[in-house]
Amino acid sequence: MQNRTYTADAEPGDTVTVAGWVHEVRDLGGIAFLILRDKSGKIQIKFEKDEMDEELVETGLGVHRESVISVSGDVKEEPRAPTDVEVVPDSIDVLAEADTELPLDPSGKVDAELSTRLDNRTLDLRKEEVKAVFEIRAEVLRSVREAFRDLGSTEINTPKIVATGTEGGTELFPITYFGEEAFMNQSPQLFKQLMIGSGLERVFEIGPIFRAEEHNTPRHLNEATSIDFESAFFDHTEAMDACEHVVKAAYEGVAENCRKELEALGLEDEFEVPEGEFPRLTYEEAIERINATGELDEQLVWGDDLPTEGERALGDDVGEHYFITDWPSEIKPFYIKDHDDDEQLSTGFDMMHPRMELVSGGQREHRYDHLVEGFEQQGLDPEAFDYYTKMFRYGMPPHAGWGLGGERLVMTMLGLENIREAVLFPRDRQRLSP
Ligand code: ATP
Ligand code: AMO
Repeated sequence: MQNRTYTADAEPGDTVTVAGWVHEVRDLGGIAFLILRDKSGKIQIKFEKDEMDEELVETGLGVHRESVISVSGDVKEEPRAPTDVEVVPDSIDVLAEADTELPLDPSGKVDAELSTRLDNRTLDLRKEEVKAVFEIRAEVLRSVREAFRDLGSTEINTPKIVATGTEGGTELFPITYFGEEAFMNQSPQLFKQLMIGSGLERVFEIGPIFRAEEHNTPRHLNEATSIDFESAFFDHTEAMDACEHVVKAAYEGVAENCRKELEALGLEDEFEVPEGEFPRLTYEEAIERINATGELDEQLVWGDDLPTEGERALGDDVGEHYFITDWPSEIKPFYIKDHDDDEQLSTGFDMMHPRMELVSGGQREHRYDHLVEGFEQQGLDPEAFDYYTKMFRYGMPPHAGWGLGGERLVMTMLGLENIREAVLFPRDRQRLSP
């Protein structure tokens, strides 16, 4: 639409055409107001019935809520108007009339269940606080990309249809690929590692991962956005430094560029960029601290995975982002390298928000013989991974990296109750469309 002005840019003295949704019509008798909403905000359109063309008044006041209109007219200063300006219309075009019955009330006066909201995302995002989540999500991805660029890494895109899984065989979605069995990729793990031996050396990818998680929880999706990093000549501690840099950059970007969105979410006072180094606890310290909280019925012992209640108890205890390092080798995947002086101890790490795990990573096993042995120990057929392992015979540098769950980052940053609130069209056990 030529010459369209955003409502937020309409200044007294201007003659403008504004366009957007009919937020509200208030008819007070001789005077009536229509509130027009667009991406930038809202503006009042004033109708003085006795002084205006009858047809213009009828069009303006007869249009249903949430219809799309454009209005041309003069902008006037008006202290009683919600934004201190109003438009006195010369003409109104109804571009798309909305039904009178809406499945969801975009003014938010009537609460809707999450499932109704997800079924009607278009209307749901007309609410300022919902739109704000996705503006912030976009800012997080923008800041993260910039942070990766600071780190000198190159963005890559790897296939999502693959021949093998990497993160444990049970969580794969099988598909048929021209008559052959294939899978939706669970992680770009092997592909990002393959790029370590290439001339790119340091890479990142932001893309979907697919996991056939059977359970329905507030923090699992069947399609999630993974923010992956991998660097040649990094050990696990350098990978943790990079992780901290990227996560802080996401918070900084939001603090700097999303004031309005944080206000819409009521977070303008609460929102804090994490400061200082994230504490690094060993797995052994972590289980001791969890046991000391007394929150678990059974004490954890070396080799146990951390149960959700354990993670939460530790999160409450630590009270900020933190790393758990030096996990038992037996509970970390085959591609994670063990410490040189202790085979039972891996270089794997997790980065935690007090509410949940955000990141897994580690230094990788880059020695061909050890890697193939690891496959066998995990009951995987090294032959099936030949496309991956063979590159470790042609000059694969030591390397380390990690994967960060994009939705979990946004969810924990904004204190969202359910991970689905951080995804436009979530995929879960019940939801395949829209
Ligand atoms: P008229 O203005 O044609 O005499 P009226 O008696 O219905 O018709 P007012 O008494 O001027 O209108 O106003 C009705 C209400 O609307 C009052 O509460 C007034 O403060 C408010 N109001 C009037 N003009 C504006 C405006 N431009 N923006 C916001 N509120 C306004
Ligand atoms: P992991 O399996 O721990 O590690 O995944 C990394 C991070 O991705 C997020 N995540 C999920 N988010 C929502 N729903 C899910 N179903 C889901 N699964 C994972 C989490 C998690 O911490 N290849 C390794 C990473 C690496 O070592 O580089 C991996 O995939 O935030």
